[in-house]
Amino acid sequence: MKKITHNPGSIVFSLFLAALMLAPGFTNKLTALPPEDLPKPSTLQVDWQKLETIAFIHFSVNTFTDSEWGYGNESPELFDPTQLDCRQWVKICKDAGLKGVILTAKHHDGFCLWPSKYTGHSVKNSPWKHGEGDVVREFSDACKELGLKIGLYLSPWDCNHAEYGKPGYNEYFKSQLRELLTNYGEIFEIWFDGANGGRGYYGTDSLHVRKIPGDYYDWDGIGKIVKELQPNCIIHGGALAEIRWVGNEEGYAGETHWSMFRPWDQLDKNISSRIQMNTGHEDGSFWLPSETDVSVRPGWYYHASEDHQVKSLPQLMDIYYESVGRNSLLLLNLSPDKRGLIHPLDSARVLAWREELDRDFEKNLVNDSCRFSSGNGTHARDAFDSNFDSYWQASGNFGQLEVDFGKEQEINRLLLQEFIPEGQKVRSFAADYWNGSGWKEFQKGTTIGYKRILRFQAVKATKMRIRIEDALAPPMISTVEVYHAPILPVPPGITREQHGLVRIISPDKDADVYYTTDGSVPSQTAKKYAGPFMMDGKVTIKAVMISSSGAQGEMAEKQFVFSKADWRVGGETVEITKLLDGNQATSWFGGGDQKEVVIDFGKPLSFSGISMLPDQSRHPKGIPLNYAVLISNDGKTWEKVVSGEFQNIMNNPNWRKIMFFQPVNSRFLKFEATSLVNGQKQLGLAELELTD
Ligand code: FUL
Repeated sequence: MKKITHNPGSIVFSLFLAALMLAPGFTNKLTALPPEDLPKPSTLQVDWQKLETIAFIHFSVNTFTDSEWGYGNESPELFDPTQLDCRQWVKICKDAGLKGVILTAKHHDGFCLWPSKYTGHSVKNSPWKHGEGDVVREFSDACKELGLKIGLYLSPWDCNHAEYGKPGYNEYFKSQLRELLTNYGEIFEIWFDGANGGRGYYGTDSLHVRKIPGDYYDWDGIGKIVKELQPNCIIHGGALAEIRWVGNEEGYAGETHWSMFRPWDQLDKNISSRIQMNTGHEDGSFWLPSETDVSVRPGWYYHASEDHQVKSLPQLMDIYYESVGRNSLLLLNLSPDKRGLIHPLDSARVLAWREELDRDFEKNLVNDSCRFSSGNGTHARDAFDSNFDSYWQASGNFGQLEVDFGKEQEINRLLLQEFIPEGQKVRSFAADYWNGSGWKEFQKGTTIGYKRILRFQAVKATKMRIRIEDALAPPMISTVEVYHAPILPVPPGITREQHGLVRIISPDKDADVYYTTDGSVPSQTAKKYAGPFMMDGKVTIKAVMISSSGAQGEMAEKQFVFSKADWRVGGETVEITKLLDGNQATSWFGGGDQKEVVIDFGKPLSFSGISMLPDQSRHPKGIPLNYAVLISNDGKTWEKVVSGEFQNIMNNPNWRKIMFFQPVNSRFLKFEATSLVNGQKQLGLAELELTD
């Protein structure tokens, strides 16, 4: 049995590894290795992980064709940003605390954002700057000016190139790689996307399907070029990857998250590889830390129709805590629009996100006035000094660290770091606080790795201790910090189902929700939300998040006017309830070419308007464009109340309110789409409500 050396950053290791992966009969016996032989990261991998949050920019012809994957036959003439400003992108990234930026120099459609010598399918044949422009140049200059690291994405899959799938393309790909790695300064990360062949134009006049095996590419040659031209550049993707995908594009790493990984042919056949990437392997034989790539919008590229789906502040906070806070690195995508600028909604959101993170970690409550001790091992103080390079090492595969705050402290965040240059070791740990009379466990966890951050309901502690219960080798703890993060500055969400079941959703997991139903302003003396409750008919619900220390968030207020309990939607099926269920994520769709929906209220109601929300799915269907609202008292003879057009609804499929000229009294309501977006024939609606 050969032992694996642990310097995966080197090309030698990578070549060895690739050979090893192909070697028949190789089995992973890592658990038999002594602790000092646990896989260790290269300096490059440690420095990369310390960046913690970096940015992705997806911008190309797809931006102009409103698509996510092009076919490769798009004319370069389509690429024509009117106000392209890479400095704006990079400045936003910098202000959002992102330390490097990776630009899609070439996506799967093959269009090059730089004037490559090797193809005409690039900016040089676009109207932008009369073909004289170079986006990669402007982008890299902006990064240099503003002090951010430059990263590039170069898609191996190329739907435009005639030789794709044949040996010639490999040479073309390497030539392009050389161009990019030679002409734009120091590149910190190169991204080779795993998406690999499929429907494309491939230099002919029709579409073809090319399915390409991963070993088609000359990974050895590619790796050599990267390490020769950019020795400090880390590789994402391909057989020579030095970092791994986290297994999803939703932005979360597994709660248990090892930076170690098994050779690809040693994965557990009974568990999906995505899950294994999401958790890593405790017995993994090489160091392959994860990168969590996720977009601020549903798509990677800009689509005006997703302007209302920019991730919320609570969603972005969850993404941070579930990536960086779980031993991964966060790669957050921004999508410049057709102008070549990042939309103000996106920039405002990512800046608010960073401000919120800064607030969460403003003041470490471990300071010089605290006293430190450990049950075993070296100086405890080294774990509490916020210096990554000094660490406490236990004398066995378990240990205990204690901090005495000297006074009562309220805490709701715990940040731990292992000294990963010597490997990742902790398998399980727990945290206790001293409540004045005894120790009380308040958190439990599995892995720590480079960074683990736990969020929890605030506790008041005079002392705290961390118990490392189990580890692969004597643990080395670099950092223990505690914080008291403020409440998230957003209101809770209030929804009501058709039969009156009210839900209040707290976006801040650390806070309780208090609510009133009598119009008064809720405080800590109001009812504490303990789960969904029945409250039908006319009611105003006000709710607020309050932390245990009394800090309050913004108040939410929702007025419900009509009970929907007796409402019936034409054609009684389960589907119809989706129109009235108060859940914006589910939609009702008409049958066949049905463009209208009829609601029977069960009795005549007086109302002065309606509100409707179109289908909210990623690719919404059945969005009404022109409409008519009709009323009836017998469900047979109809009277038109109002008709009109929803402006810009395709790009902004949000709540739309239709007010009548005067209130009506009616038992039946018909909402008819006289035309639908994109000429569709079947109406789809997420919600419909009456205005009194
Ligand atoms: C995926 C690609 O197919 C997407 O278009 C996007 O670039 C994402 C980051 O990686 O594999």
